[in-house]
Amino acid sequence: MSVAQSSSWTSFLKSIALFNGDLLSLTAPPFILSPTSLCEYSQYWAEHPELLVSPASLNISDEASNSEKSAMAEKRLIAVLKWFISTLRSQYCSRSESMGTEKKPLNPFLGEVFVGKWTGAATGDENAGETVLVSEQVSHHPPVTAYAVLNDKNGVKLQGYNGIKSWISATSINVQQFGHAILEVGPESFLITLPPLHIEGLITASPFVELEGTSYIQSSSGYIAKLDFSGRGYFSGKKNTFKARVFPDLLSSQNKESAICTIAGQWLGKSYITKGGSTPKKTDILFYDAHSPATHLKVKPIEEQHQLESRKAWAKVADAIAKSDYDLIHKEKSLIENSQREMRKKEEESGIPWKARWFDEVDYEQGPDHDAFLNLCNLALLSIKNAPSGTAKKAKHDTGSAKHWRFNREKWDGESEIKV
Ligand code: 0T9
Repeated sequence: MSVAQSSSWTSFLKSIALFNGDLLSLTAPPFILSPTSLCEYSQYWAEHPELLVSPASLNISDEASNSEKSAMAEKRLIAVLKWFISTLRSQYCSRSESMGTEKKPLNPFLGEVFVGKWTGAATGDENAGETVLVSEQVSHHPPVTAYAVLNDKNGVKLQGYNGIKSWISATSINVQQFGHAILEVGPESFLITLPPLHIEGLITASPFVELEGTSYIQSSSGYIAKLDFSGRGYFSGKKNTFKARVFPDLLSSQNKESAICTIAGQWLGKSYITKGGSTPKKTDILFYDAHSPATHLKVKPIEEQHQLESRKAWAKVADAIAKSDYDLIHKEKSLIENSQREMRKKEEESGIPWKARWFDEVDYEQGPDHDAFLNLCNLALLSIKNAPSGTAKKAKHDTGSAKHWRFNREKWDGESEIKV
């Protein structure tokens, strides 16, 4: 009997069909469990550190004309777009590539952290300098991970947070992403929205991720990129395809003929670029090849890690998963869950609530009225609410709170217990 027909898989599918809410809290059969915590997924933003920092070198002197400056800002947006496309393979496909299928990540506990770094040498590019990842689980119910990626040498800072809402349809799990990323390169900033996705291959117990919908990259210079994803071959009959267009501003993006350039292809493979609004062909200039190898970050050996660090905290569960020992997995997970329950109880009793270590939850309805995020949302006419990523202002989902997680550099610089 195949795993797809096993009662453990079919009853897991039934529990997904019946569930309401948090996918990560469901019990799944061992063969579909990943030994990696979702808190680690933030690392996928920088597995091509040289592309992340590349916009920093696209500068021009203050004396240059406005049109020369504007041409540079356009180049920087295209460089950010290339980096963003380079993150997708790691983000959405690395589990399938290393473990054969998408797997269910470990459900991070509140206050779990994951830190690590990429050195310039590892990327084969000394100019890249050191890039540091700081990731923290800022909410357990629902799961929310906040992160920052810092490259001080090049004045590059990426920060953001992720949450999901999901529901099941006939053959797939549909996932809406919440949160966004903000990239700062010197004085310039970019807002990046996260695309919806779905998980296919459930019936055959070989799940994989496919992207859909739209991502926006809005630059503070005005330039905007719109990326459309498809797995159904709207563009080429292939899986994992996207088409991206770069426009001088939001207004001009209403008309594809106003596009400065169009990039199309597969985010798992090659994409091509051409001027204007028409779709590039394979004979056009290669834009990006996703086969270029990812650089994994360096993480301290487990013995040197703090209790709160993902790999140390989950080491015994990960061992049990490697052995496919269902009882042991359950036992080790329960130890973590029970100690978490104890901590929440103590916080309740003492009246001292848990506080994020390196991040603050900022309420934009109370707080700053002038800020990079608000400025970028205004340029792109995107909602400032904690709505599905990419929601437009005044759209149906443009409701609810305007609270977002933000990195607090002072807290990180003052960190004395957890080192990269
Ligand atoms: C942020 C990313 C996110 C997290 C994962 C949906 C998913 C959890 C969230 C959105 C990252 O930047 C990008 C990549 C993959 C996303 C995961 C894929 C996935 O399957 C899980 C969900 C919770 C499951 O594990 C469903 C159970 C199982 C049937 C799939 C193996």
